[in-house]
Amino acid sequence: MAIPCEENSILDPENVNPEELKQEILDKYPTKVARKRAKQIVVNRIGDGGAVPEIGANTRTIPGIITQRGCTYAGCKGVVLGPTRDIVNITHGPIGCGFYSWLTRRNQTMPPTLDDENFMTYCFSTDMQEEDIVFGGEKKLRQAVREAYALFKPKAISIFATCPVGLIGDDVHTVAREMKEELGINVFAFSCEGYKGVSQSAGHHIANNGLFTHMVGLNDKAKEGKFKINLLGEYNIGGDAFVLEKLLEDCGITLVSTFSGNSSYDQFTTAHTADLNTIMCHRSINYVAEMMEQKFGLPWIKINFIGAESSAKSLRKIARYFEDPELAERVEEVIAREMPEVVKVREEVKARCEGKVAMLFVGGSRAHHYQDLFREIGMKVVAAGYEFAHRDDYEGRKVLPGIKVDADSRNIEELTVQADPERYRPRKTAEALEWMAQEGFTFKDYDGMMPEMPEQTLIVDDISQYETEKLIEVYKPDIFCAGIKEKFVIQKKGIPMKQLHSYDSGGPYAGFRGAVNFYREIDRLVNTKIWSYIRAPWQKSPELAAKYAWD
Ligand code: CFM
Repeated sequence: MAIPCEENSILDPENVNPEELKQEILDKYPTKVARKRAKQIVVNRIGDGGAVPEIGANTRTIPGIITQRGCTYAGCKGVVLGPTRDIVNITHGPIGCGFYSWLTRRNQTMPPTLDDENFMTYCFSTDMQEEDIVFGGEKKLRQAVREAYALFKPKAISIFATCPVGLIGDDVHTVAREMKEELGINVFAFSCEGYKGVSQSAGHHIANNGLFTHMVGLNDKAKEGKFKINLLGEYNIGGDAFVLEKLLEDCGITLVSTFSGNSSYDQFTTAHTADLNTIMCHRSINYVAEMMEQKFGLPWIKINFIGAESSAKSLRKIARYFEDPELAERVEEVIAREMPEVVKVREEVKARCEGKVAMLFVGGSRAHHYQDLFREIGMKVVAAGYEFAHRDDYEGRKVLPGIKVDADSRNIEELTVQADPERYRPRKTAEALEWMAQEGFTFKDYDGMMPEMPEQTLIVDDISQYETEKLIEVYKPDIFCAGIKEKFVIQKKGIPMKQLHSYDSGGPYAGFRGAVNFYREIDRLVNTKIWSYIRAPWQKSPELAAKYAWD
């Protein structure tokens, strides 16, 4: 059913009974499917101490259901290693895997000088053929690594295994070791075959293990600076990292490395010299932060630079960590400098957007983070969910000890990490930590999306196409945020659609400047009249007349 725009919001989303809606959705499924989906569709309730209901997450999508998810290779090669500009990333597999992960994510990069390498515009692949599948592709892979080295002389080459490589058993790690010895540069491989996990999330974990094992800690040459941090889980979509780099610089905070937006090889190898890890996207990178803490002693905190209030809060938290009054003062100056423009645009936009309804079904962190921006302009998020996040991203890290390890998660290697005998250095004394705890400063503190969402909102994990359509029909949102696969179906229903993966062609949306961009964009989308002009032919004249050609 197509829903023209002027009918939007007629139905007050608060009058939708989410439990009934859930039941209606489940009734259409076969019993076994309904039982599984019932765990993944949850009506939010906030109990004592912010307790939220348990949600089913990070489990296999049922075959036949149209999911938003991607594969393990996409999470490793596309997401985490995707924005690395001076590493030659070779896809070992048929050309399609390399081609479809070639610049399809809008991560940007900016080499500091013209002499610095940028290989991101290339697509490196072994282009496996049937013959390689039958007789093995290791020889071809060796040749590809040698050829890439001869042409580009990079500091590092990485190899990504695709599904067929896993199936025929090519040993990508041995090839990497041999090539490392032969060429004298850093060469490493990822066993990130697409089928390996239940989604791209498995690929993040594999990528994190590889980054940590093969790069972090290789170079002890520390950057100058008093307040040194790493920004983890920021991928420079639409230029977000550029905004944040400038913001941190203005505050006098030294950014040692970003994992991995606008990153370089040297940044990864020196990341352990920073004094604090700050995590933007918890889902994709928390493993690296955990391992760096165990090996080198840098603690981590969760921050969020999506939303002006969240950005201010995050800067203040970083300043508190360093316990330096001058830094705190400078941070306040920067916030005071940025906020007037934010407030001006926010109020202007809020007057037109207040009370409008949004839905967000995206990835593993943005469905949460972008709710702050909608809240700032008075919009209501009535339903949200992740494609592939885990229970901790929904319910908070407190549920981590209770998450059951299943056959799929056991498939992904957990590294055992020990403190580095020489380089492990706790960044805070026990007394300082105790004092900070008393002051309410928390480390490793991710409470997840659900405690921040109002009661009775609907949380849907790994939403299907059918469920998407159902939610739109019932809630009639003013805007729906998801990805390219969903975009046109949603727009055909007459609902404004914003891609929160690629930002369509917009952005940056991070930090204060980004917030201003986002307010304006959402205002434009939810207040345009264009959707009311959309009429399918059968809406204008429901009866189609036809005659046979031979009449
Ligand atoms: Fe993290 Fe990301 Fe996301 Fe993600 Fe992604 Fe992404 Fe995403 Mo698309 S790393 S989980 S795997 S914030 S590519 S930059 S937008 S699904 S919500």
